[in-house]
Amino acid sequence: MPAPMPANVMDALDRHFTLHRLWEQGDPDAFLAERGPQIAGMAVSTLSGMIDAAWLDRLPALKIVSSFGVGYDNVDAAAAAARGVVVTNTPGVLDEEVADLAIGLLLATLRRIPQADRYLRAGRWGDAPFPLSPTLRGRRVGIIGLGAIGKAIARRLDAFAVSVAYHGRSQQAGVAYPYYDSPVALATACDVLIAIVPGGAETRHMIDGAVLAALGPDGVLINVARGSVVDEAALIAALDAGTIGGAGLDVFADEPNVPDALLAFDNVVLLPHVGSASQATRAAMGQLVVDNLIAWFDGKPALTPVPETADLNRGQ
Ligand code: NAP
Ligand code: 8YV
Repeated sequence: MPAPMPANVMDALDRHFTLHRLWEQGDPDAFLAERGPQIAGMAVSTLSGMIDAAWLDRLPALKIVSSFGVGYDNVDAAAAAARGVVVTNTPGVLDEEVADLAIGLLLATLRRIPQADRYLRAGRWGDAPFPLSPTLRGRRVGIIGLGAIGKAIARRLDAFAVSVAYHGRSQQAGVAYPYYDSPVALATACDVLIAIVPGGAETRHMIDGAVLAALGPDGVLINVARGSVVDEAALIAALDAGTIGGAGLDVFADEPNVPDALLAFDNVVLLPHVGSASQATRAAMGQLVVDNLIAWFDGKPALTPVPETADLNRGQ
């Protein structure tokens, strides 16, 4: 384990395996040089940094990387597959939680809930009523990435009686929401854009200045995907110029660093990457990290391999 993980993960791994905590080693490089060739499994999270080809090369006996989180852009899955290493993630246990947060962030951004709270606490209510906010009513919401979480968000939006459309690499059979074949086309047709695609090279900056311009001056961007999906400089420029109406961001390009320019905007709500961060959901994600390792080293297939390594998933 390169970096600390939730207590339920570390406790369970201590019970089932010999767990090496790399951050507790006085000289991590010397430790890896000596013990790396014996390491058969890894448990990682975004705190572990990028698990890339160079990392994998230090662990020649590695069989499986069990990653905490459904997004696995922190692991080079292609490099793992090339070395016969299975990678697992934690799908299915966090969809509803992240969708709840996305809707909360959307409402907080449009109705300015954090700003209203700050206004009251500052003792300003007695001076004048809080300024009127934009509304969700009558909005057209575009979802970029109508996957497991995107669909959970869409189900919630149906109950809010707003229209939903989506973009992905292709139109999905059996999905009735209108499909747009590019982010610009979706943004043109909508005035709320919710990003919930995987991170990585393929989606880097897919929400750029042109997409934000298409969203328009009343438009609101909600990013619960990855910071890399949005061109942060273009977003700051659009907010500065007033060419979009506001943004709600749970993820950033260089976490945990957030540009000062974003902190300065009053029409932006900022969260410290808490989409899945309830006690119950994080515990379920941690359990799945553990269960994947237990299954594999019991000689069974891992429970939730990522697509790039699914063919390798035959069990230890
Ligand atoms: P998923 O079920 O695999 O869905 C991903 C969706 O993105 C699919 O509908 C896919 O549709 C679309 N997509 C993939 N690559 C694309 C591309 N290059 N261009 C356009 N669309 C693309 O994944 P999920 O479980 O919903 O999770 C999605 C992502 O949310 C994760 O990978 C993670 O980065 C992020 N996430 C964030 C938090 C948080 O705390 N903020 C929590 C959980 C997840 P097509 O295959 O049709 O293109
Ligand atoms: C986690 C996430 O907060 O699942 C994901 O892709 O972004 C979040 O659920 C993150 O992975 C923590 O390491």
